[in-house]
Amino acid sequence: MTEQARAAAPGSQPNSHGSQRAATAGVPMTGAQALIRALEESGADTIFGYPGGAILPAYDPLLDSAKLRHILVRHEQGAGHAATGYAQATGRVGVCMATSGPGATNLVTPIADAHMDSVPIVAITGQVNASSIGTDAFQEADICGITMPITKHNFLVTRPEDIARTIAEAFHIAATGRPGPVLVDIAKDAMQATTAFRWPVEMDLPGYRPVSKPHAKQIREAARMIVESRRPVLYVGGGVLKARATAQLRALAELTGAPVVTTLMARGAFPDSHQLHLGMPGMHGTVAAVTALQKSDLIIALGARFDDRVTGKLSSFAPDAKVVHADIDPAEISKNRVADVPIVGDCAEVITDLAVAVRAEHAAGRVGDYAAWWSMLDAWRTKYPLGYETVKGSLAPQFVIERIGKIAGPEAIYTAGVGQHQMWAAQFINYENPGTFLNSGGAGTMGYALPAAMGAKVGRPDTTVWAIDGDGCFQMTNQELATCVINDIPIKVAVINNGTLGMVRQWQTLFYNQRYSNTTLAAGPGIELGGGAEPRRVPDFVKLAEAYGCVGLRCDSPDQVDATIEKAMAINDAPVVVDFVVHQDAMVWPMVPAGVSNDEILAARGQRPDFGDGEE
Ligand SMILES: Cc1ncc(C[n+]2csc(CCOP(=O)(O)OP(=O)(O)O)c2C)c(N)n1
Repeated sequence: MTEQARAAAPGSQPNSHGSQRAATAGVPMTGAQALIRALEESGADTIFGYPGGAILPAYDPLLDSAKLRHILVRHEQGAGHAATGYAQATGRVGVCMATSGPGATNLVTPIADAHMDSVPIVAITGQVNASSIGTDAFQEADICGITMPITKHNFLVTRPEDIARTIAEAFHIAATGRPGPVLVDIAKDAMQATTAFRWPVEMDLPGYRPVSKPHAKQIREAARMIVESRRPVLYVGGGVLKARATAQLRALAELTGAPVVTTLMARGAFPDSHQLHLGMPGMHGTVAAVTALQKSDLIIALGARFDDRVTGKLSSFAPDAKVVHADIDPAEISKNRVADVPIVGDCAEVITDLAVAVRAEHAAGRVGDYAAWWSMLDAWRTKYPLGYETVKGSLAPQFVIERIGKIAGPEAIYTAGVGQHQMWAAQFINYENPGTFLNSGGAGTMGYALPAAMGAKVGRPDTTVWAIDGDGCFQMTNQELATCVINDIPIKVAVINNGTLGMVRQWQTLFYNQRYSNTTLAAGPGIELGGGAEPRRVPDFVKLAEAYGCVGLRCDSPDQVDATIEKAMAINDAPVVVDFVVHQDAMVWPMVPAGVSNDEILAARGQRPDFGDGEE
């Protein structure tokens, strides 16, 4: 890869591999010092981490670094998600660090999470001394073995002279091709020994050559199919955001006039306000987006992976559609759905080339005619817009989220936990800009929202960052409020507090005969929910916020929602937690039940849309 190409690669760091600096040749230092220098040279500016015995050598030179800010989290899971949020908000590589054994295993969840969502992070872990590896030494865990299936790549480093090169390789692998997490596990004695630091380094990555330039013949074939199709859909996934190809996408969509759907991982890749946008497909997608894919004759998948939450029952997904599938990772193509035209390449290049090829078709007089298709699509979206019911005397969670989106606006960054509130955050906030909706799509990791918001705010300090969290999710990682307070990271957290594990409760309502086994958070043996005059608050989120040094607010009535959000918006010198006490029986609609054909989509409870096929 050339320096220019590297600089243009997604997630490239400034000064990557020392290209703009004078070379450093053979300066003696410890392995730990070399690690810190290599991180600086790789362009890192922030490390989210937590110390311990095996990583301790690295913490000492960190004190002397003028370029690296270390943020001491309260749990390593927080460090991992913060690195992920930082990376998703900035497009750069996020860095987290932990000690061996339990420190490293606490990173497993966020590493798996970053892997599922293709987020470039570098996780550095201390390991026991090289000679002790394999002896069940104190705090030894085979973290390379453990994370083998959930990292893009991992390294065990036992020699001080390998540290700098490995860090350069880790950044390069994390950020190029299909991005992903890379773990570097470094033996303590390698950090303590002396080495000669050199930079830039010669990378040694035989066989690692991600293809970014698509094949011209495939592009021409795809363009021909686009103009010949009658019911095309641009199925846009997170890869378009990773490739920073949103401007190119807009140009292609407007050139072809084809409808666009954006997956949960691609919200913000195409403006929600755009006429060609049908919204999100999938289990809780819009009727128009789900049905457009289902009845399409040509799906143009761009950086998307035909996830089961999008396809529903795979064998009945989009039965009449031909598929053009563009992805930088060849392993994705034809993995779930056979592609008629496979295109391996970076989405920015693929979409640019596709637009050129479509223009050539147009110039030759071949233009797609989608008028009949659009009249169907328009009918579906007019008849089945997203909506929700309000129950008199209680607060609708969707309303809260909608108002946060309206008041904070499309320039803000929103993170979400996992559950109903996540789906409502995807549905009821209008995303106009890339990198403004961060969530755990592939893994569905409860606890993601707050630390990810923290990382996003560190990476984009001038941007308002709202974590939209569930009361269940919030209780998994809220200890990072302490990190936010101490490090001046003024995020805003909206706890959508329905007193239950709402999404699981929704499934119990629909599929388990309303038998609510272990999903009510605020109740328990001898404690009835809502039994007394004052609701039982365990914990009281306002007091919890205040105990951490945050501002705590509560809102339980619709007419106070705007004023409460505005109050939170006006506080910029401390994190704010708002306890929105909402109705507990609200449900996420539309819904395609798991494992069922997308033809069975329900617009609302018991309401099957009328597609004019007599199956209402
Ligand atoms: C770590 C983890 N454990 C369990 C689950 C399963 N799960 C998915 S959604 C959900 C409920 C989330 O509840 P809450 O945070 O209150 O959000 P709500 O659905 O009520 O909006 C659970 C338990 C998960 N996704 N992640």
